[in-house]
Amino acid sequence: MAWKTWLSAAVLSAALVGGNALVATNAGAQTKWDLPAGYPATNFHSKNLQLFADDVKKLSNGKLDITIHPGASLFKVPEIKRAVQTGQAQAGELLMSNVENEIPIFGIDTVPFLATSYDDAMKLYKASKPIIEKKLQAQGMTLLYVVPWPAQGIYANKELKTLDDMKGLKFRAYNPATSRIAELVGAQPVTIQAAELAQALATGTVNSFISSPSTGRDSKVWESLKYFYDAQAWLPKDMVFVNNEALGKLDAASKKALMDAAAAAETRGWQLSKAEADDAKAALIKGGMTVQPPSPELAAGFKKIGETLAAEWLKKAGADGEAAVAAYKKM
Ligand code: PCA
Repeated sequence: MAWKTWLSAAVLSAALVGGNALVATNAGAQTKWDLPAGYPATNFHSKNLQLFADDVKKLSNGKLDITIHPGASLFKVPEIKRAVQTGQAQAGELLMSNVENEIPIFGIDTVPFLATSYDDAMKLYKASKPIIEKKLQAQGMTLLYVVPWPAQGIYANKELKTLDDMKGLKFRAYNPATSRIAELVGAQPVTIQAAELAQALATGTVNSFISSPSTGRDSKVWESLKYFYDAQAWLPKDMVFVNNEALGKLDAASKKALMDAAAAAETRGWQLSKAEADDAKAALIKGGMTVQPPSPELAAGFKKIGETLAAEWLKKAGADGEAAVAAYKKM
């Protein structure tokens, strides 16, 4: 056999025998990632994630292919961080304040009335981003992008004139701060993730909650509840993040594609969120709900609760929290 023919035959058989290993190290090969996410496919966060994945694929010339798993279909929301940290999934999307008990600085965006507009939410994000990135890095993960939910308001099955009217309500919580609010107003906290909210409302497991108009629309809340009080209390954020080992395996071009697509997704996500705030409120009204600002009495009661929560959070978050809040206030 001429040496050239021998060589190509040897390469070919190595390719056949070594199948997977060769594919994994070949620069032309495709890398496939899973990205678990918590909210329905129709939600703006999920749509933005799909556009992000499409961009990554296009910018990497098909080399990095990310499958988005919306609706908590691959992992439940409270499991997503661990799944990414342990490499069960390469990347994920998570409500930052979901991990507030473990890392208090992640709850900075659910301190009531600290940042209630998109401009302030952006400032708070910039002020807290360095420490949040550092905390993720310490656990072997990299932040890709962050997008806020519209401002949070109160849903209830009855008219709320004062905070006292919330006593005894069965109140759905989505993170530690919302559980604490339920306790402080004398309601019964029940932690339920967004994917199960519609059912919990339909079965009467809960009859009130705090969230965005978006999640109300996603859950067709008007089928169970009639009132939405637009308290504009805070804008919680979702983060999209990646496992560093998976990131380290990418070639430079794919990594650049990922980071460029993430930057675009962040800009687009903030715009989508702003548009969503009004759209979703209109959908609540169309569904037959009363959408209104809280009465001055209800707002004042809620402000008080907010102060308690802010003090409790600052104590938990310590020097990191203080530094981030001080940086925010200077902006
Ligand atoms: N929707 C999510 C988190 C914040 C929001 O607006 C939820 O209710 O679970």
